Amino acid sequence: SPAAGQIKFENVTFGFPGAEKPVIADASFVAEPGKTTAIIGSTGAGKTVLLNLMLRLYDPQEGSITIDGAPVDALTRAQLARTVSLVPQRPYLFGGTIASNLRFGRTDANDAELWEALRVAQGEDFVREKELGLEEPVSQGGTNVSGGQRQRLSIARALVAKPLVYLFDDSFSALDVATDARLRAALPDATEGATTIIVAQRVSTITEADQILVMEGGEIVGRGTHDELLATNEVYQEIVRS
Ligand code: DCP
Ligand code: MG
Repeated sequence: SPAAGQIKFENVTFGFPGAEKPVIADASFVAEPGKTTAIIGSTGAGKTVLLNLMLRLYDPQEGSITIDGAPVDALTRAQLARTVSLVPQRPYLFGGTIASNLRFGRTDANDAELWEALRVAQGEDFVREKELGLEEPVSQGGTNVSGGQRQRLSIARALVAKPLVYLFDDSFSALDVATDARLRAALPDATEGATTIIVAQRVSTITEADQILVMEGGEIVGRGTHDELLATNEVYQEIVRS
């Protein structure tokens, strides 16, 4: 069957070397192509580590992680990078230009594709305001770009890459509510057919998700839609109230 981007965790346990408690404990879930899976939970719950496990930044001590049935540890990191795009919690820009940063995941993207990704990522206006537009220089680490702009460029970079799987690690909580809403309204078309996993802080970011995983202390303590969790899950109810 053609590659589709289904992600499957089965009983995944991971702890950092020397730590007594695992950071991810017995996590199982499936993220389906064409669907949005959201992950929510308090700071330190293990959300970032869970995403990083999919990219093999670490490998679990127990359990398995597969993409379309193939164990991720059978893929090279280059194959993984072509399949999965991560927008990290602290996005990083490389020394170069806005264009070279956006083409990081797919060097043959043309300018029209870069502008389209910027439009979706709500970064079009600020790039248009730059004297050199797409060719505006960016310093190593992106120190001449604001934090919010860095976030939007990082989202646009993932969109340019057109992967099978998108991982957004807390990519929307730094945006104001209106920008967050515009971005999420534009995202489904731009990521159509892909597997989308969104780590979020704001419940409003994920109410439409097909599936929400609630994490606490390294465990998945709830799963369902917003309405299902609101009716049944105490941890989720607490997050909604806070
Ligand atoms: N941890 C660690 N060493 C690392 C990274 C994380 O010991 N290099 C620990 C810190 C936390 C746990 O792992 O106890 C989970 O960390 P995460 O970064 O996955 O936590 P979250 O992403 O859920 O938190 P936040 O919402 O603050 O981003
Ligand atoms: Mg995190």
